[in-house]
Amino acid sequence: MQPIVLSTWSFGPVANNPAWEVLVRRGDEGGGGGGVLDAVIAGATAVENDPTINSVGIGGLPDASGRVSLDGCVMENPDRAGSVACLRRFANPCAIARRVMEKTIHIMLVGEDADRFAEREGFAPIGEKGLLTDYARGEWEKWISDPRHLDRDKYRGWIPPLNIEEKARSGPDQSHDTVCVLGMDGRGRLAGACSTSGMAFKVPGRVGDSPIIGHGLYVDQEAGAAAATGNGELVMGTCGSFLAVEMMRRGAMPIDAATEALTRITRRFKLGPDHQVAMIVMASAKGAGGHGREWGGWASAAIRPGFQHTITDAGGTRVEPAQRVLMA
Ligand code: SD4
Repeated sequence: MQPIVLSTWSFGPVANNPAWEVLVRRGDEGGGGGGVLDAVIAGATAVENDPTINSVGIGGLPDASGRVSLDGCVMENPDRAGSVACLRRFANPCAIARRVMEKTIHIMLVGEDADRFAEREGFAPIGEKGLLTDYARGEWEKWISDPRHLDRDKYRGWIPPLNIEEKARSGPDQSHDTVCVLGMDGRGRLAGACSTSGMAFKVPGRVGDSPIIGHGLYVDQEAGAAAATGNGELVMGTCGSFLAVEMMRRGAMPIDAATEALTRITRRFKLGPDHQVAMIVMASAKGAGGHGREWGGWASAAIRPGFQHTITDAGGTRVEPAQRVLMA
């Protein structure tokens, strides 16, 4: 198999280059258990540590009370998954999620106890003030003082900082959201990582799809990997990533698996104009994403225009639009 890294949005080199370096370096060393997991976490961590990205890690936009909370998960297989939600003092949910997977008998830790776990595991706390950049605080101050958000306690008045049309117009450099990184190493081993600061100005305590196994991310070496970005509530109502992987288990090619999962959302929810979900999907080397065929490859699809993925393979790194858009 040829190594490959596929990530959501146009973080481009920020996510994919460090992931690729780890993947190829490990490949040169003859491969090694966990190399592809190291790679996808390296990609997610680089985005988490970039304060100019306001939807992941340091610099993420805060909740309605002005506090940042971070969610993330990692997965290699149904029996190899870890997750943390509502971290408030640490910048790297994916690396901490890996420790949950490796050091505990559990899959998911949340809230203050997840922060305490990270501390016990030796991660360096950045603190609440460290997570909230001046830019993010400024965006929250604008949001909180906007009379359109008077209904904010019920969350009905929530208006995203950038709507879909603005995103499409603003081009690749502005279109940053949850980072999901899927990777495959030279031996055909898959891994995934997903990291987010969640929906901007969310109700405090809200957790979306990103850290929930089967929703924001699902990986099964026998069937494939899938990850979602966009309005988490839509993904959570349909087990989006799990559904896409199950489609591949039954023989669907990645693009059809992604399309089915997104179509389920469009059929089962009354979508508003700002609703968007996009998915990246990778077939497993074993299941081939179409039984008995060549490796099924990978795909990206979105409900609405504006989504981009970043792909890195032996040919380099490319930022490209979704291969399929349901509501073009
Ligand atoms: C969430 N799915 O918390 C995340 C947000 C996201 O692109 O993906 N934005 O709902």
